[in-house]
Amino acid sequence: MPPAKRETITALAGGVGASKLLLGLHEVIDPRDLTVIVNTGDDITLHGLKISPDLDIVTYTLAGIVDEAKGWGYRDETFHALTRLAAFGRINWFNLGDRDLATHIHRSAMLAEGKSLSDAAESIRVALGVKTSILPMCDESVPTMIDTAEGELHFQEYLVKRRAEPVVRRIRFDGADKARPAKGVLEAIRDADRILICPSNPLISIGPILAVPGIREALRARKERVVAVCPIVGGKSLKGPSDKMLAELGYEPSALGVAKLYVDFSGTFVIDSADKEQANDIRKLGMKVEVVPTVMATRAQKRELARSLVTLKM
Ligand code: FO1
Repeated sequence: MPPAKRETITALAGGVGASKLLLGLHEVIDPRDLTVIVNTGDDITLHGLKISPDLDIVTYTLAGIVDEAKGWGYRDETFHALTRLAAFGRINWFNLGDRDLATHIHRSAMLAEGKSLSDAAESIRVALGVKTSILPMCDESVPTMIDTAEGELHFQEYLVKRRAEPVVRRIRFDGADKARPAKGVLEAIRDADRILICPSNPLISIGPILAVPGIREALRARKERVVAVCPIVGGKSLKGPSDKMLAELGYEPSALGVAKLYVDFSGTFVIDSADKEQANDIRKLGMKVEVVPTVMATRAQKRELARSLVTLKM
């Protein structure tokens, strides 16, 4: 009998929350069968360097070099350069480590040499020995801007400098209307056997990817193959300020609330056992619902959720 055809998987991802699941997937399938489309709305230019936090978080995680306690940056990192930069009066609220800076210098140099963000992401992936394809959502700069009671802030200013404290009034993906999906993004959605929406913030991690013209439509065309994992469990975010942001923008911070944001392009919605009473209301939206443990504190839990997602019937 010929061997069963291996499934290919495309995942849409933000940073820290998504990486836990990606690590699990990486361990239960052949990493070459996985393609990750990554949010770049968090990208920021600091000290003249282009920083792409979510691309780096995903790449460092899959390379096994990430600081697992923080979920970003290198493990055992030092911050000597940042201290010197601060001595020159430069901002130091965004913690760029010494090893991490090499990534940003390399990426910025490639861009200055006329290469694209995709080229830089590919170069970093290959150099770090990651076999999974990692694609930015687009090559253009599309910064996520958060309109707050304190005025409009870049997403990193809102999240890191202001610790997600200001009340959010509106979110804007600056320049998204003129962006185009990066090379390989639409093909990865069109050709995958299974498309996973990672348990990332629906508004500021998955939202920017969906705002790139053509991506949401491509997902809608594959709706029956799209499986979304809910990032809210028991009304609380698995990671970061999703719950607070959803509530402030008038969305329900619950599994049902997130399901409503994804219903047009996602055929299956995966919720945690803690939210099982919401399964019927989500089914009424027209989605299939899977109830499994989605909290990933341990390596085994990451693998377990990954295994449920790659085996579930769509
Ligand atoms: N997050 C923080 O909370 N504080 C930081 O100083 C910080 C620095 C940083 C540097 C490089 C990088 O790739 C990520 C970094 N992050 C930091 C994480 C990042 O702000 C967010 O977690 C993501 O943008 C959201 O996915």
